[in-house]
Amino acid sequence: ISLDELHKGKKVTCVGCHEEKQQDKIAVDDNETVVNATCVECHGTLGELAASAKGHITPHRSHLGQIACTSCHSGHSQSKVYCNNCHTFDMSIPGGKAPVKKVERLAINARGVEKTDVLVIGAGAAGFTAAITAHDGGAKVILVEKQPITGGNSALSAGGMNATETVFQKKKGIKDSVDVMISDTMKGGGNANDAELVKILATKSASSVDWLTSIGADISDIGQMAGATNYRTHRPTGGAAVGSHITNVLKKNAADRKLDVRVNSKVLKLVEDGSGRVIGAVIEGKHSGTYTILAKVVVMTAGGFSANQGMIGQYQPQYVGMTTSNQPGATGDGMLIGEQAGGQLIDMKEIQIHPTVAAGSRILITEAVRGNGAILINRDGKRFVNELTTRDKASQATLAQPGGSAYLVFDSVIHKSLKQIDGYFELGLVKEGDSVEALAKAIGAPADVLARSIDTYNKSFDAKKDSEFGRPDMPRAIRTAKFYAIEVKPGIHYTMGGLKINRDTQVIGKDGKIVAGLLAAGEVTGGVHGKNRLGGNSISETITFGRIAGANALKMVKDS
Ligand code: MEZ
Repeated sequence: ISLDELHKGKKVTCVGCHEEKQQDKIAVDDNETVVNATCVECHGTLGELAASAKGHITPHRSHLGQIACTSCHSGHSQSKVYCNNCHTFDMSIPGGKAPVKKVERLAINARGVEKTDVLVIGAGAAGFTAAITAHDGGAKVILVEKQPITGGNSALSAGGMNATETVFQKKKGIKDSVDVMISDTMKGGGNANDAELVKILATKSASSVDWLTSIGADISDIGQMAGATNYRTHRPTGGAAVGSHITNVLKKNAADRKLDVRVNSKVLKLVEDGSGRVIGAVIEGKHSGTYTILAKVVVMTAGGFSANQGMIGQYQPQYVGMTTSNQPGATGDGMLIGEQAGGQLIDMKEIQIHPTVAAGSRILITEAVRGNGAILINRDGKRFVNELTTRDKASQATLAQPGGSAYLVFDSVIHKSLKQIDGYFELGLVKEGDSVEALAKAIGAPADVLARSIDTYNKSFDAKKDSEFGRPDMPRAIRTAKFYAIEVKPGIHYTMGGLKINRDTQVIGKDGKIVAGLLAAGEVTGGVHGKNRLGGNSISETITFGRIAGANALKMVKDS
């Protein structure tokens, strides 16, 4: 039975969940504010529910933070565990198995046309950053998100944020420079990157770290990602995942500022005036129906298309059917909507495969595990690649191994060096052994070969030179029991292409001219990463270009 039936006879009445708007009309806003408040009033907050739950995995305690109850629970239709868009948890949910009871939409709160200064489309890190920046300068901002929760792919981002010449690097005595970050990024991208955008990414990265710190983020720990010459990947203390932390900080800042953030609000198209200037968007609210927001500036921050198999097939048919590490909303709508409004799409064929997605799942095993010392071993127990090479090369090397998969092998010292690894244990992804031989048995690899591979690696560690594969950094040996392995396969992780922008985040049209009124930032844009993005450059891009977009939007509002 569905939730409304479960609640019948209890204290809950229709008006308990639905806002009473006008006489004879009971409406629900797209954020489902009143419904969620009612759930919390009776059942407690997510934190309270999590505290009373048994076991590690409970949907009420998740890396997505304080999400709305209605992300999973639904009054009149089938309830569904949102986590299972990416995971396959065997969880029951009240009202989840009932046949869907179709109800008429109780009310359509036809709002017609609204007006704002800045409309931001897509509530990941770039969207929040642009919205907060424009708001703090005095603009009226609306941030819309089609998913029931905010955070986008940024919330799933694991490894960290690349930045150079930062206060935290200086404190740790790490020598790095803007020039080396630029050269690493260009090399990683096959020199196909937009050099001007890369320069901005590197030059402004330290101030983006300062800005995040000033609004409450902790990104003081530093690791190294594949393709980076130096330690420059900033992450929370102890090596916790960067994305959920940063997005929770951004969400809190938006809430503290009472920013107008609307989930369940999908943009159908951009609105243009007679001259081709973008002046707003048509929105479809889950409950409010279709309405228009007119804005002085529209900022597109709607992310990439890794979760859109149709678009993947259009640009790289050989990747169809491959798993993705992305959230379900990464379907490229922002790119298509931007293109319809005159924007030029570039580099659309450049799709990044991440070498380490847990086999049979959508769970990214962060590159930081390799950065902190893990090695890649094939099913025959042999090491086969420099684990810190760029993602395209590591992925191709893994796909060429027997079974197209590999094991990420590490020991208890590496485990303790990185908090994120705890989560992989909780998800049941890790095989273990008290000795290398026991681990070999657990993964079905020949024990003598695995022992030899690990021994050779440890000797390279002692000699500070990996003569087998030329791995540039070996921060830890693999010697201390227990020994662990996670089976990994490449998965679609990031789409480098998107809307062409200039240094001010203005969208460039097919004719090479600016699309007036439209800015863009983050994965929805192309150019920063060329043919291959370096790990840690994405969060960096979202914050730096999100700030530029917010500041330029503000300027455009003031100039209007
Ligand atoms: O930027 C990324 O994609 C990244 C750092 C991913 C990861 O492996 O953690």
